[in-house]
Amino acid sequence: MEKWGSMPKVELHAHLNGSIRDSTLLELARGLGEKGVIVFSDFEHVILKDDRSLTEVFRLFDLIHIVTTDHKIITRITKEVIEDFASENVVYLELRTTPKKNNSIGMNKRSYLEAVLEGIQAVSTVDVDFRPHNADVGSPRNSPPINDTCNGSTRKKIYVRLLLSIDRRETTAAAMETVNLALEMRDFGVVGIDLSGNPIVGEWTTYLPALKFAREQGLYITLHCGEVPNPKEIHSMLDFLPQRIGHACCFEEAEWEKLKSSNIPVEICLTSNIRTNTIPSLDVHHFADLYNAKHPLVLCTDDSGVFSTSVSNEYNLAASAFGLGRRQIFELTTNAVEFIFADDGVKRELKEIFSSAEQKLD
Ligand code: 6MZ
Repeated sequence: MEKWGSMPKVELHAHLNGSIRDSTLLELARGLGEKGVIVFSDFEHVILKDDRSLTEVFRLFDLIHIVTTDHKIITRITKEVIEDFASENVVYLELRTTPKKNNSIGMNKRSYLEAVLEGIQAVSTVDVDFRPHNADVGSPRNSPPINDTCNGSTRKKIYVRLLLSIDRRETTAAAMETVNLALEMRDFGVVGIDLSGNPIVGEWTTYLPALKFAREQGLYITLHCGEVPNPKEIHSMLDFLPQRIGHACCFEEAEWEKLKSSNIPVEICLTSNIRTNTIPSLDVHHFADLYNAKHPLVLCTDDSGVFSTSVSNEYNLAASAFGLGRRQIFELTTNAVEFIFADDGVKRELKEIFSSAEQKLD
């Protein structure tokens, strides 16, 4: 993946707990096994399995959630995930996560999010800019520009913004609680709301009041849309006009037309779609059609831990499957800066980074 290493990248569709390092997941599962909380051998098999159906993936998420229900662990995973993305030169990361409640260990949605914020601040390999520029005036965390030279050494910087996910298993009230938390935590880098979770569970209209409220309050919205065939839901989601959608796998002609005329950017997760069998193979992946139609797209990992992938790997797959050169992948990424959920100041800085990288491209 050397080829993509030096290229700056953006990652806009990454689920925090799905991006957990394999080694961390195994270590945590082994620890819980020793304490008798789980039977480790049941976990080991699932963790090490390579290709999983969508149903098995959601079974794995249930397992991941058992090992990650602890504030300290959430902090650790957040730190590691950001450091991993930064190490492959992701310069702008939108990380999404579902705030969780677990009364037995004193966790509520707010304390969960605080543990995530602690993880962001614990990142040590790179400077992190996570607070919106209008919120961090005078803040000690106001970090220098990317590749700023300090005492002769160059420090890398990554922008991190958070999206709070509503899980499709939740109630309208729980979704509203997540939106209110997002609003409270805007000064700490929460910029939007995602709707995710098992696509065969729940009715999307359950979350509509919370999503409408979020939008009225100026939060950005991205929806997992069309992971399974459900034309009625897909049409209704597109009519809502979210700022972005994820996946768009099981669309029919009428849905493609509506999507293309709406110009809603699509977060494409190649490995995830193939591994979960949502799309049978890359030759028939909708990336090609949308790319040729010049529809706004961004390549993302979805769950880099669960699917053993990285942004570089996704770029590599797109390059080889769709015959794209380095410059075309670079343009795809640069164009994605237009639809990130950050303010114009961040967009300007990212454009400068991409423009200086462009000179070194060939
Ligand atoms: C839908 C997904 C997903 O929130 O605990 N999630 N939802 N489709 C997908 N494609 C395969 N991948 C991940 O991260 C894990 C959670 O993200 C959602 C699921 O709700 C999963 O439990 P957090 O950090």
